[in-house]
Amino acid sequence: MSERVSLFNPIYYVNGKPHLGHAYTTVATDAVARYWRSRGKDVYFQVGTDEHGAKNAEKAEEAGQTPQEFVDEMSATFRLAWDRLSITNDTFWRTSSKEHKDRARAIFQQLYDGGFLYEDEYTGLYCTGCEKFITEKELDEEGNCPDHKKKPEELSEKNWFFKLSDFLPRVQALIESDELLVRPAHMKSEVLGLFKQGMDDFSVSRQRVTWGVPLPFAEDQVSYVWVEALFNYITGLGYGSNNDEAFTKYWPGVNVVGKDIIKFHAVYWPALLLALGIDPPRQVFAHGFFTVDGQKMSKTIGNVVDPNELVDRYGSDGARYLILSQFPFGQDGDVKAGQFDEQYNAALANDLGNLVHRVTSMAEKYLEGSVRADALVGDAILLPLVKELDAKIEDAFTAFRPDLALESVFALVERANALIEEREPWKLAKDEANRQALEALFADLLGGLQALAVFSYPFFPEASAKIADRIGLGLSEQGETSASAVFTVRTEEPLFPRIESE
Ligand code: ME8
Repeated sequence: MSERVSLFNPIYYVNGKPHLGHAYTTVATDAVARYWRSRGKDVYFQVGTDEHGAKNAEKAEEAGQTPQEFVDEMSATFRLAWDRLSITNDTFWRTSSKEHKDRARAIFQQLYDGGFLYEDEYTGLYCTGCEKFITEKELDEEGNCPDHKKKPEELSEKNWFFKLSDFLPRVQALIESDELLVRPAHMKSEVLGLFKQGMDDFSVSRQRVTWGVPLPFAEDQVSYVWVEALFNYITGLGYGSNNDEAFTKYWPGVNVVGKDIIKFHAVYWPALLLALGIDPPRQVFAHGFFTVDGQKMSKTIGNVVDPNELVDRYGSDGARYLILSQFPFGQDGDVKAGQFDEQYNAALANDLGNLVHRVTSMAEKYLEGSVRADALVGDAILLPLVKELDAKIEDAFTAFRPDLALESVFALVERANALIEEREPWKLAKDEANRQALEALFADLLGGLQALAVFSYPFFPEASAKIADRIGLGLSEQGETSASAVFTVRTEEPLFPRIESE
């Protein structure tokens, strides 16, 4: 792992408000960003919104607004949701900004000057919901797009095309050799399968769409929204402007995306970069897709989960927990939204919250709230486990598995709770002769809480700071605790108040 970690999220369409799918990718990436920052890495994390194209323009029209007014409002709802979920992005990048448009045009000019674009007539079926051409084969029985249940439009246009075919062998070789890591492994196989089927050059412009970035060499056409959206990763770093310091420093990095957009990220994007003479991403990590209580999330079914509502009910930390703990990151899975209350109560109110409450209140009651960190006498139980979990957490984050790292956090919680049950400090406290044993036990437990503050920082930014504070330590913005010879302990209100279901 190098000293720098650069993470890039998809820029989400602003045709609707942020939903759980968007929050899923972004919270997971935030946990990764926080973890590596806490390990002293120079982390860069970029998110943003994808604001051009027919899909956004149609929604603006329905809302009776100009496209710019509409995307300004919608983009702000994403920014707000990320703030409420404690996302620590360095950049929130918008494709309708002048900076992005100017830089995207410079990139188009570079592709044109390099001879990588050509003009051709194109006829095909276009699905606005997908913002892409689809083939007859992909349609369902009624002739609709299977994802959007709408008939695609037949389009016949003169378009500019990108010479993808010139780059396919190089991209394939980069993926095969893992120079461009496509993860998880099943995604790498899926992408390599695409090369076997063969892929056509793709059109990079639209004649009839007006809400987009005009091509500098053909002002009557705008960029195909996807191409200009991919450029966002480097325009956000200053590429194509006269200050590309951040670009030089932080590119290439890791693109973290959902599997629905793997082809764009693992094939088209590296090919465009090669044409520009830029290194491809170091890694494309494509996570799986989830259903909600067994069904595809959809407005019609009415099971679209709004991340803001999760924060309202469970707090920022609680929402982050519910988003990350459902199933292995990378796989497909089901989000049990019907069980959010139980999951929150069991893991956070009971296991984690109670542990902190029990340890701090007993340390206050039996040991006057002051325990020397070196009061341990030989048989520490938690500290060796902490070392083991520390290594496991590093491995999990290296493999982009925040969910696994989260399991290690709870392994510590579980062991600490069990230790309390085994040693029964309330019995030890009855006899002054046990004072030393009691101090040793609490040095171990409080050392465990100190580790817990650090371990939980990528997941629970608010609770981790509170845990550190309650045992008399500070937690830096980077998630490191201050050192102290003595734990000065205070009990306060529960970290995670229980939720009573209606
Ligand atoms: O595709 N399960 O934007 P988008 C898991 N603008 N993740 C999900 C999900 C689900 N059920 N639903 C959505 C776009 N996602 C383009 C991207 S990037 C240059 C341009 C997440 O608003 C997942 O990250 O449709 C997926 O890739 C993304 O939302 C699609 O967001």
